[in-house]
Amino acid sequence: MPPRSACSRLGAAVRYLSGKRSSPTVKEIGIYETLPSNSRVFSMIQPTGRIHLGNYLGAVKSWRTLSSTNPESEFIFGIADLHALTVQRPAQQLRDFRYQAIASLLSSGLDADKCILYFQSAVPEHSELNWYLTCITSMGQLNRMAQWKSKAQQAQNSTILDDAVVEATKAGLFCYPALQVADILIYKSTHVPVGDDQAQHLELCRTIARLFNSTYAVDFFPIPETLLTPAKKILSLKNPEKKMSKSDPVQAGCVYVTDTPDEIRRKIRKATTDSVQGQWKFDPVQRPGVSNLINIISGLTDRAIGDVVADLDGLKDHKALKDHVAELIIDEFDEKRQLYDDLLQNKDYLDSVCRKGSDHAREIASANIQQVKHIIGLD
Ligand code: AQP
Repeated sequence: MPPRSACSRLGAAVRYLSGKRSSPTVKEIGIYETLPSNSRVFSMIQPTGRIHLGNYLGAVKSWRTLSSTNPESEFIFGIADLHALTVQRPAQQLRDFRYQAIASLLSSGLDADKCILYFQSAVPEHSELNWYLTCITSMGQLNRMAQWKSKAQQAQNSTILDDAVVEATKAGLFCYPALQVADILIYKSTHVPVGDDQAQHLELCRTIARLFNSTYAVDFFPIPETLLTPAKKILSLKNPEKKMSKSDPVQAGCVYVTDTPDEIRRKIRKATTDSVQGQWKFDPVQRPGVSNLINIISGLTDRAIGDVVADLDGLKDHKALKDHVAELIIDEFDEKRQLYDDLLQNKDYLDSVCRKGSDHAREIASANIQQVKHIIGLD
């Protein structure tokens, strides 16, 4: 039976809160307004473990909202298994992670009838376009990206030209933003919903799309807009200076969609806060731990930060705040966890969803790559 999930619980529509940022191509996803009709929305998630609260609030929840409220647009959501190869792991673990990723997406409420769900590696046109675009991308552009430095555990002011850095960095990790550009452009996507951490890669994507169009004097690739969710960045519960991340060695900082109520309560109870009791203020610089919890409430309840802070007035101390946050998360994830367990028992169903998605994705990608080959003279 195709599991239809808690999708209906979030009936909110989508609105752009424009004018908050200087770039007209970066917008925040809110509620109530709709995407322009015939938009093509694309995003991906890596199969590097179960989905956590940051992935959920920063990406997957908005994918679900967007795809359930914009029937005139097309939605393509992929499992980025080629990107997952930038960190080596046993083959069986990757197989398991791929299943866990697709089960997480479906249990988080994505409806396979309303969007294309597929594995990136099943559509080889991603890699083909990646090469064409890598050839017009400079090393300087890649060098300026922040993410490879964090992932290769290098300082943010480091450079690939440094002997020690170049030795310590795999070429795939350095070049993966170019593959990400190809992922987006192979479908001629118009909108890309992501968390704040990916905003810089989306800027690169627009630069490369423009560069390709101007190099070949065509108007082929649309310039995709970044859709930033209101809960742009969820931080580690243990170290609110860092984002919540699957690969964080301090796993107590990370709440997973599949955590049991007891695990959620334990992790939230131990979240780092501060010594100021009962005076609630959203101040990410002075009070990062408390602000992170406020941001989580805002993301879960679809309420503005100011309204959330006003509602906290009755809570007397951090324990009361943490209990409140834990119960909200448990309520949001309870059904999803059960559905996730059921889905993982039904791999045939998961295979059939991905097969259908890959066929559809490939149809679009292969038509576009033929046109790219014609534009660059490879036909
Ligand atoms: N902490 C976060 N807050 C808000 N959004 C987040 N995203 C990730 N972490 C947060 C968003 O989730 C989407 C998918 O991310 P990904 O799994 O493809 O890669 P990632 O950003 O590298 O996530 P992780 O958890 O940090 O994975 P690992 O540890 O494997 O590298 C993206 O849209 C991202 O913005």
